Amino acid sequence: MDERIVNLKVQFDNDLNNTENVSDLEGIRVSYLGKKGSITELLKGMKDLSNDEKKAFGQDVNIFKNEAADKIAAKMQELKEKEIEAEIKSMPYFDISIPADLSRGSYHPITLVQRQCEKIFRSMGFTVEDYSEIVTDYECFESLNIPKHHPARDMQDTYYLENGQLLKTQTSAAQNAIYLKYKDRLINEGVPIKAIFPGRCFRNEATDACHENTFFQMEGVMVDKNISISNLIFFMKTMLSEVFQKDINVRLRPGFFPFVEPGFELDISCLICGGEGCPSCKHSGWLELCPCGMIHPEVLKAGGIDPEEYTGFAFGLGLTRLAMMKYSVKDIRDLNGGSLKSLSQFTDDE
Ligand code: FA5
Repeated sequence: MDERIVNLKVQFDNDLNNTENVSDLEGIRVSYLGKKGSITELLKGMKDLSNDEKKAFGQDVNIFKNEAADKIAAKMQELKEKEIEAEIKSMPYFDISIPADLSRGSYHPITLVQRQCEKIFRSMGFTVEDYSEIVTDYECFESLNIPKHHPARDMQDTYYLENGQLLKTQTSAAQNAIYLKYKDRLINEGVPIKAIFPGRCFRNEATDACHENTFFQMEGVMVDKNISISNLIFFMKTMLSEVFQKDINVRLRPGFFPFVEPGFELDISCLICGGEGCPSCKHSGWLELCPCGMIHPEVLKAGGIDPEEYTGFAFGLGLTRLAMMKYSVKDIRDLNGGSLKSLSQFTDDE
């Protein structure tokens, strides 16, 4: 075998043995097998040889070239495996089979009151429904008797997506879907619609001690024959006495919402100041907690239900404000603040 090939083989093996990482190996590949690499140069030098010499030399160089390519590929595999092993070794040890340390986590106060309300309403025969946070204009407004340009929309500015959808301002946005989902059972089998649907709501408005731009509500509806305001008041009273486990001063006053008639504002006496007046209740001594009313005939119609035959009530409980009152959180913004120190002090006291 030609001496130049023998020498280059030795040099190649040395270089390969001394390579410890993938990028150096890539450099070796280029320096031997690249367009201007040493093995390629050997082939180029063949033009000065006689025809017989050319044949033997060419064969030897090609064998060397293939061997070199195989050796580089094998080394590349070996180095990559070593790199992965090193990375795995450098990772912190984590055993997913070890049981979680339950003392570390706690439910958010809003989750606690939401679950409590769900339990109360479930016990009274209501189903708990889930609904999306991104809804259409029809769901959030038009199906609720709030046509485009209706002044009631001014109270609920929100965040709009480029496709015209929006982040829901109120859990009432799910009402239409709930009526459509259950109307056949109501009409054909006489099963009343009794549903609650908690959810996150968004409003583009200034924040203060009792207003957030992101907060939770829990909507409730009941539709059947002969449902009246008495039914509404019964369910509201039961819910509040169960949540607070004590008598709470409540007042019901007229309130306007295009999707109920008549409509009411249900306020509770502020539990932070005992009704004296403080920033949490805007110094009024009362906190707007759960507007409600008898479902407007147009809203029932949009849900495929005949308002001549059926009536119903709806309410929109401010879950975040309920959590504030239940856990004496003076500023609603603390609930979204993410401070584990303050949030972890609340526990499920059921
Ligand atoms: C509504 O959102 C109506 N959809 C409620 C309703 C449902 C009325 C069914 C009639 C029938 P309102 O905008 O008042 O109404 O909000 C309802 C409750 O959500 C308020 O009483 C309050 O407790 C809570 N809420 C409203 N805006 C905020 C806010 N920015 N931050 C925190 N809580 C809020």
